[in-house]
Amino acid sequence: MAPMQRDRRRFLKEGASLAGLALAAPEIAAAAGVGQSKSIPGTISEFSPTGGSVLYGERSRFITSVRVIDTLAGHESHGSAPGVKPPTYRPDAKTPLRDSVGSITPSSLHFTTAHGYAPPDINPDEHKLVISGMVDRPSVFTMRELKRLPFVTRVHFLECVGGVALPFQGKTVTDTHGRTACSEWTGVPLSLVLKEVGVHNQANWIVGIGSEAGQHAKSVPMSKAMDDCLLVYAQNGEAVRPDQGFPLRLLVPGFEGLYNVKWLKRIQVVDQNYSTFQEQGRCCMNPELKNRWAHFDFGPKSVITFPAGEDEISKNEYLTITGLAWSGGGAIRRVEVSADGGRTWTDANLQGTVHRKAHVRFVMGWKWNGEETTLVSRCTDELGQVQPSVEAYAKFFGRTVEELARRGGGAGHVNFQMPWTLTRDGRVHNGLAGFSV
Ligand SMILES: Nc1nc2c(c(=O)[nH]1)N[C@H]1C(S)=C(S)[C@@H](COP(=O)(O)O)O[C@H]1N2
Ligand SMILES: [Mo]
Repeated sequence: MAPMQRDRRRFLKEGASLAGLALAAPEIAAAAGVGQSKSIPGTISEFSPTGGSVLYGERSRFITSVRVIDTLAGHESHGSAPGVKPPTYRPDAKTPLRDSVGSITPSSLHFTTAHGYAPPDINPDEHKLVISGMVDRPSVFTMRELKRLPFVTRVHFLECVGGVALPFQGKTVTDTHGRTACSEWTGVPLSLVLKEVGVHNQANWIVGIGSEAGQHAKSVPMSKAMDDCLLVYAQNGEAVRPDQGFPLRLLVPGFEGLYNVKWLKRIQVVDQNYSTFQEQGRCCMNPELKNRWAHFDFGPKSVITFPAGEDEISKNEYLTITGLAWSGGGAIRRVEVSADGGRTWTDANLQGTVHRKAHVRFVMGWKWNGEETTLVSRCTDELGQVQPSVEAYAKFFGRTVEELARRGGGAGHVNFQMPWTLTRDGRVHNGLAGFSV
């Protein structure tokens, strides 16, 4: 037997006896239902012990993780123009990061933000993308036409920029960091379509416009549009879901969520930033932030998702510290974890393929000695940018940490390190909560 195999055997054996689970072979067979005769069911629904159809999969009834309503969001956040209210209000919701595994977010749990508007009910056979403005050949594309163009499949995160207050006020990692998600997206490179219609030399920006009643619109610099933007129609191996922009969405990898226009119906090629009402609302209502309308990609960010706020752990229990790291600047190169409040750091392992501008899961084995301590992670991206501490972040914006905690939104990308404090009773708490009192 090869050494690895032997180790594995020993691990399985010890693991089983530790947990008191050693079963004799016949019991295993019985537990697995082997040898029991089953009649072949006559209808499709009989295949499912939960009553669901075999034609479209559903999860176990024991798995109950759901999105969490975003109480700070809705049409008041993200700066919708005053007075513009959605016809039918639909709340925004966060990704339940607390339950996250791996680095892809299930589409059904991907956070959703639409400033209070419900997803429009769009028939893809009737949907069209209009490209006009400063182009040689203004054009209309049907979904069928778009899908026949060369496409790419890429993994990218999305994150809403809103909410510097969240990391201070939230209890769980879902509360503090749930406005982000990561998917595998498929679509046509925007550059291909723009070259096809022929953009004018003076065309420096595009404006993407959505189909919902609020007509979300966002200006994107031409250099970015020609770089890695995508017109996506698929997410995680199926059509983009209505909450994420069915049937077509603009994906602007690494930039703030706001840029990624859902239910995309029009691209206007223009000469300057149009400062659409979403852009103005978000930045210019606050005079202090007037010059901040065009911050683009997210800096490096990471967070421990376990053990994190409201988890409980036991002394001397082996566990795996895990979390997510991502950066708008490219690929994550390194994640370090500290189990002593930032005094010493250890490199965590990155799981699977590390994609550019995408979540990557990190893991690190650990045993808690029962003393009060603080867990925190920090990451470094391919540009060498290091995730800042909250103190360094506050200093950059010319504020104290207490001011940040009190003031709420409006201080750029919220990408500072997130400390989780572990008290002697084994409970994990928000390590920034002290700043907001
Ligand atoms: N058409 C449209 N696109 C939109 C929005 C919107 O309200 N309408 N919200 C934007 C914002 S603020 C964010 S953070 C992301 C959220 O994407 P998601 O809902 O797929 O998570 O979509 C962006 N695209
Ligand atoms: Mo957002």
